[in-house]
Amino acid sequence: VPEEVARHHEHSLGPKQCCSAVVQAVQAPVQIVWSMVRRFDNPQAYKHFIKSCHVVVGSGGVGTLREVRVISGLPAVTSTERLEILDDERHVLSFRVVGGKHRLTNYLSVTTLHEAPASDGGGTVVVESYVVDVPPGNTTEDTRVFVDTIVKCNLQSLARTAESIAK
Ligand code: A8S
Repeated sequence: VPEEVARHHEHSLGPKQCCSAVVQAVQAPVQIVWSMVRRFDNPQAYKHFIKSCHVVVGSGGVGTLREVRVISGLPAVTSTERLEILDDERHVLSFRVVGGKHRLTNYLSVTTLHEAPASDGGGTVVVESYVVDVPPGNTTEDTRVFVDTIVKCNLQSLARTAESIAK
């Protein structure tokens, strides 16, 4: 993993914040996985907690704002998110939650893709890390479990979808 990319996953934490990272192997080429991850306007292609997504500012580049609505059953209704990094060469995407009705204040996520060594069968390794405020009344551990669960579901779904396209 190149140092500039590893650096994207080093988050400095405020006093009431927590962070974590999830790693997912995908049996599909980086270009296929990236073609899905880079679509900031279409997260519902693999994020199944998202019911709908509308771009409210921009057209997919850095600074684009999207408003997502989440499915019912979650402690959330909407989220407004800003694209912070979109690097098509290094395969880095980062977004920040800037508003909405939910409990994940100051959520910041960074996703990087890495070519898996041919000796391991090739494919892609996805690394997604985040930092978020621990909501008042919750513990760091609760917050991590909640967010890790969402991120793991998203990355497993990304893997399934990319693998079926690659076949
Ligand atoms: C992502 C990651 C996360 C999304 C969270 C963690 C969210 O969309 C959902 C539930 C919430 O409580 C918060 O990459 C929020 O989308 C599914 C609305 C932000």
